[in-house]
Amino acid sequence: MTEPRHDWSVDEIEVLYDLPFNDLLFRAQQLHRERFDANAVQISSLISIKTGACPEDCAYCPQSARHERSVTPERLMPVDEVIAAARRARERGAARFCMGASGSAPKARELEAIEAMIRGVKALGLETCATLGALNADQARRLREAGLDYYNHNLDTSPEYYGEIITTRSFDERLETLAHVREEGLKVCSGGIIGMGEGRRDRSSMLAALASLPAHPESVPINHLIALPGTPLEGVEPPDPFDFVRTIAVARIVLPAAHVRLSAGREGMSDELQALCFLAGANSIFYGEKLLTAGNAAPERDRALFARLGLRAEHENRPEPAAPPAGDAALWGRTCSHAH
Ligand code: SAM
Ligand code: DTB
Ligand code: SF4
Repeated sequence: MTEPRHDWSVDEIEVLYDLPFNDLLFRAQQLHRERFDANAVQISSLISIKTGACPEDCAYCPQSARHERSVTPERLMPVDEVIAAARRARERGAARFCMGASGSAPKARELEAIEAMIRGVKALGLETCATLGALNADQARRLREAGLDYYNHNLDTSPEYYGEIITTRSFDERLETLAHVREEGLKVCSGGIIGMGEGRRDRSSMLAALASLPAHPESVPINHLIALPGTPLEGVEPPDPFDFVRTIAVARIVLPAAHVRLSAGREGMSDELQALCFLAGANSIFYGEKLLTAGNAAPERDRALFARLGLRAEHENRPEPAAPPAGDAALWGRTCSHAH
């Protein structure tokens, strides 16, 4: 088994990027098969528990109040509504439920409600994930004590390109949050966005930053920018789709033990492009009509794609639901219980 390395240089990663496409995909697929069932995909479901009115200026995000146009703000959702949504997600076959909130960091009164949400979602037998912005050590510990499994906080892009995308908080602050999350015993979900006008060097540099963390993230979302109207990145030139696949393959090679999530942007991808991403080592998706505010690939399309590709849902360590799977869960086909 190839052991994860923490000393990847940006130059070394760029060499991987520049390999002939077939060689790169072959290497990624070989590494993928060392640790994972190549036909199993982790299924997460996403909900926006608090939307819009954000003081940060992330250029990709429709929730920033600083952009020309932004989404209609919505206050923190009531706890029972979040738990009801999690129950629906479980019935549809999700293994993990991720709660996303707009804003720089959770406020004290919000954190209490979020703790109750986590306890309720966990009690359904789902893995829990939250993405709430910057955290200090105390907040990370409280979330873990409430039953949080994963915390998502993306590096988003390279340290060099970061200032082109976000000016209201720094790359180093992101690393600090990731350190608190890790030190307080949460699993780390951290990745970035492709298609914001960055180059191959930036993509390599972002992956080098992820690989140089003291422990690699368990989960690495690779988002394809959804260039939303009213954001400063509206109209940006989309990346070459093969470069997107290359990014997934390089992520698989430099972060060999991580689940690599084919994250935002699947709605705009062809089935063939998604199949190449799975071949390159992506083994996690968001499932459901919506991401946070933007659309996601339609659930029926995903089920048809899984059937056509012979893919199935991976449900690690998930307790069997009391009742037989209802609705869509039955349509995901055989589940995989490998403990990898
Ligand atoms: N407010 C929190 C934060 O920024 O940490 C949590 C929510 S934030 C929306 C989570 C992540 O979603 C961002 O870091 C970014 O990687 C991704 N994201 C947001 N808008 C996106 C877009 N238009 N296209 C692709 N990814 C996007
Ligand atoms: C991540 O890396 N991608 C997800 C999740 N973490 C929170 C968010 C994607 C958001 C896409 C734009 C939207 O729905 O507003
Ligand atoms: Fe706010 Fe998060 Fe959007 Fe940045 S990504 S503007 S912090 S909601």
